[in-house]
Amino acid sequence: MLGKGGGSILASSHHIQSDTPLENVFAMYDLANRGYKSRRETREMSREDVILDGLYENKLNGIAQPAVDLTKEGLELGMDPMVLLFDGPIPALEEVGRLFKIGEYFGPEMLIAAKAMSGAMEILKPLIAASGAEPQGTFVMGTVKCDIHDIGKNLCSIMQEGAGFKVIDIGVNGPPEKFIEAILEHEPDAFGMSAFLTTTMPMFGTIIEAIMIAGLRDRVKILVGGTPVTQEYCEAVGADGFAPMLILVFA
Ligand code: B12
Repeated sequence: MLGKGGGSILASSHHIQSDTPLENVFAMYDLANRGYKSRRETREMSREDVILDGLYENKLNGIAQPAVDLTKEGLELGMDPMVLLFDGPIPALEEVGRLFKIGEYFGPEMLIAAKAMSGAMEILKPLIAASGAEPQGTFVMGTVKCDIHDIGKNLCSIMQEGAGFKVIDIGVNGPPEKFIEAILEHEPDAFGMSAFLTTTMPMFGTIIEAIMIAGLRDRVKILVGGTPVTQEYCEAVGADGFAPMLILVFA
């Protein structure tokens, strides 16, 4: 029971008021911890569940080293690298985005959360990319101008490698000229553009128009993707395909 002075921890753990008495803070932690433990007990979590929960929590709070340890442990237990990525850290990033949207997280917290996974990603990357798939062709990938988000783009690049493509990743903040240079230099079978902001999505149209003016439109299949992108938007800008996640395989 809380004493005089009150306080709330379950609603928002980092908003304990400056005048909340210390004993109440302890009581709140105890309460929160008991609820957490009983949830775990009733769900009878396997070690795999605990690992995924840990990956989620560490990512949400931007803590890097335990994520590396848990990823290694998960692999030792025989967990699928894609599960270790898509069932823990990636949902946590979505939650980070939601917290940012409602004003609970700010830019630095979003950045710390994004960076916290880099160690674990380094471990998972070669496992996801190494599939032994038949060679498929060449693929150019990049994030459009004024946009520096690259986690989703990098994942797409890794998965394309896994699907058997030679991937040329031109990085972030890519202006039309950079995409055109890459098409001329590498003659890819397809290329993908990522945009993660509603303000940078229109760059797809600008880049596709520049490719048309350069007379290269018939040479490549153009795919678009990223958090706010939809099939309708893909059609509106004249791209060939959209997907919420990229794994392209030619028949
Ligand atoms: C991490 C993050 C950041 C990090 C990025 C770090 C990095 N190295 O990437 C930092 C802190 C730098 C950042 C900055 C900003 N961010 Co930010 N960010 C995020 C966050 C939380 C996660 C993004 C992510 O990595 N997701 C995980 C990956 C795996 O998913 P994904 O990106 O969607 O990629 C998948 C698919 O989209 C698809 N895909 C991706 N590319 C392609 C390409 C093709 C061809 C295909 C087929 C598929 C495909 O496959 C991927 C794998 O499944 C999102 C929230 C969210 N819900 O996405 C906000 C979010 C994208 N950011 C947002 C904002 C507003 C910003 C800032 C403007 C904030 C600010 N005021 O400064 C800046 C802009 C900086 C800039 N100019 O680019 C908003 C965008 C809102 C909007 N509608 O425009 C979001 C949605 C947060 C929110 N809810 O408001 N951000």
